[in-house]
Amino acid sequence: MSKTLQEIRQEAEAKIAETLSADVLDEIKVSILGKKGELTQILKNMKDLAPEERPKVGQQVNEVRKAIEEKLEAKKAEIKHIMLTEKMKRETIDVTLPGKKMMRGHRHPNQIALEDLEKVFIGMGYQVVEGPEVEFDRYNFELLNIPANHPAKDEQDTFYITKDILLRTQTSSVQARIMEGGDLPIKIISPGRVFRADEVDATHSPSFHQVEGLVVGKGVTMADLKGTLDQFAREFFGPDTKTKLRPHHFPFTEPSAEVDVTCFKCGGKGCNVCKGSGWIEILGCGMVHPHVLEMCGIDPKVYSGFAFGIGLERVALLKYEIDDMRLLYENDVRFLKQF
Ligand code: 2NL
Repeated sequence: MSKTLQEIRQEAEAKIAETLSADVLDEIKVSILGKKGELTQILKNMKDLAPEERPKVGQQVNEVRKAIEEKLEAKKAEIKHIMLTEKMKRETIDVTLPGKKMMRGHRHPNQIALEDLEKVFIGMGYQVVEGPEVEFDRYNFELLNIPANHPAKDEQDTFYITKDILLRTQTSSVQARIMEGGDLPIKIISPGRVFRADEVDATHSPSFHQVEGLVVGKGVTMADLKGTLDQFAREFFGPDTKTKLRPHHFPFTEPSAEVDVTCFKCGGKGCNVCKGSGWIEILGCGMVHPHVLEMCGIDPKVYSGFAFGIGLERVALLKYEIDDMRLLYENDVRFLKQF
């Protein structure tokens, strides 16, 4: 025997009353009002009734449908209200509780040294230029007067990707690219990561950072180089700092020099920072080799230039009196947060 309309209604209302689940409500709706639902079934069976019965039954079915729909809607609203109340309860915050302490990071000593260096050179009108860490042999060696089989290639032994592509050993590669670009005059610094096949120790790492500088124009002389380095030394290490150029050799500059500054800690008397000498070596420099200019498409009879290279870690270690480069890379927060 099929259920009567009243049975369908009572059963549905009982189910609706006892549930608190929106899914169950949907199931009830489908099972009664859906295509194959119980009420729909009764409507389909009306053809078996006597014609005079049909309007009455139709009306009753509609009443039951309406009643169930109302109950469903009311329950839905109730569930929504309960969920919202619970969510608000869950999310209540006690504004009188003390705040959580925010951990605030700060710059790595390398980054601090880099920004200090950049500030000085930007102040002198330099532009900061970056370039690829994976570089062609041509920009890293060849255009810088270090052809195949040159002994300097051993000194700067690096990591090769292919025979012609390598991890750059110096950021001069960026400067060679700029010179080749042909936009003169040039006044740039190029900071960045460089690579050498070096063993790790207190002063070496297979990956470190350089800041190289390059100025190319008409009538640029060694006096401009010396004046620039003096100004840099005074701004970076203190107003009384003096510089000293010692002759040296680099393949890409002629003449070349290494530069010492008077010790910023003892002022030249001799201390632990300068190892008693009063001087600290900080960079290498020179006048850009005419052959380098030429290979980069710049006429050395018309233009001249100077260049220098600063080891960023070296400057950071000096500035913060850190005696082991490895400390800069270990990223131990207890160490880093001192600076
Ligand atoms: C050092 C020495 C130096 C340069 C870098 C340079 C770049 C071009 C042309 C000529 Cl494109 N020279 N750079 C020049 C002299 C020295 O670095 O000991 N760096 C840590």
